[in-house]
Amino acid sequence: KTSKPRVIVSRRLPEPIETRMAELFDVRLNTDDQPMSAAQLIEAVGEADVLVPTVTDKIDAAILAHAGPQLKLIANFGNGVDHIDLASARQRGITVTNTPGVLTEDTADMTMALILAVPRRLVEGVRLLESGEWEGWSPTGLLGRRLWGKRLGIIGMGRIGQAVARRARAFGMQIHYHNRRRLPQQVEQDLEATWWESLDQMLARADVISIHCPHTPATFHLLSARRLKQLRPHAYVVNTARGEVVDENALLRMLEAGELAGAGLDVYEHEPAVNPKLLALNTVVALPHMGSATHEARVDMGEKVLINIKTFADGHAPPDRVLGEWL
Ligand code: 8YV
Repeated sequence: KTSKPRVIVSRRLPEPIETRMAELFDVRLNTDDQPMSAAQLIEAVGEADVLVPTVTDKIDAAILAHAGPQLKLIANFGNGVDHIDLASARQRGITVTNTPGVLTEDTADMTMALILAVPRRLVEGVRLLESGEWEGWSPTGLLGRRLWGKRLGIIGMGRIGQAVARRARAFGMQIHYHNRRRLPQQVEQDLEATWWESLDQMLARADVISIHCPHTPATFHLLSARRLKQLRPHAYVVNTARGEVVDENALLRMLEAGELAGAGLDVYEHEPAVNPKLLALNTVVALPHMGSATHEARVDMGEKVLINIKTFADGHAPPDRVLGEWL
């Protein structure tokens, strides 16, 4: 019997990561790069010492009920762990780790791309040209909204929220934020950011809202129908965090009614399903969950997974243990 931990990986990972994993562990790699089915997950938690899932693997209490006593670590490939039932993992003594820090700048870049693309109607412009219907420049053609001087309201001022704030400052936006905890004064000053204890009050004043909090029981539908109504009709909503933080149907209704100016979305409530009515709107720029999709981020995420597993297997606390604040 080998003493190497048996590691089951749900998706294909960057090649150097898979190679290193195969050297270090008794690893079983998924060959087809499909999300694991419930049956596959049940089998995996029954056999693995370490499971490496991604956001596409829903590891709920019913799945974990099949976990064998050998399963001690779920080393998630990704930062968000809302697809894992953490309470049930904890009850079973299973440690959960994630990959914070290494996808911050890339996710912030994609957020900024949406903050630029939606008010300036970038995708509409591309589509007009591709349709062959462009009749040439016009003084009133494809007018959007200026970003400079506008108020950006950031919901969730962690690593990614702060990285977005730094970018948006460079574009002349005024930074406002709502967060459970107020940032230390020096950080707030460096970011030139204004804290709002009341999310409703911040919403009522924002030109662009960008979401950067995790999806937890406390943030599910944080942007509810009632809260979305606090926004002014010229406001835009950008979400590169998790679809569940926004009441997607309420958002759609408001966009359809012209009660919001537009939305830039990278995440959805029921991925991979996306409401076609959202996609049909000119005022929506919709991306397929690609905020952290760079070669660099995915290799760095894989390295974090490796370090977490290795440290844990060596009998130490892994660096990226997910703690109670996600519950
Ligand atoms: C990941 C993400 O690619 O890290 C996250 O939370 O949403 C994505 O950037 C995905 O979760 C991988 O599991």
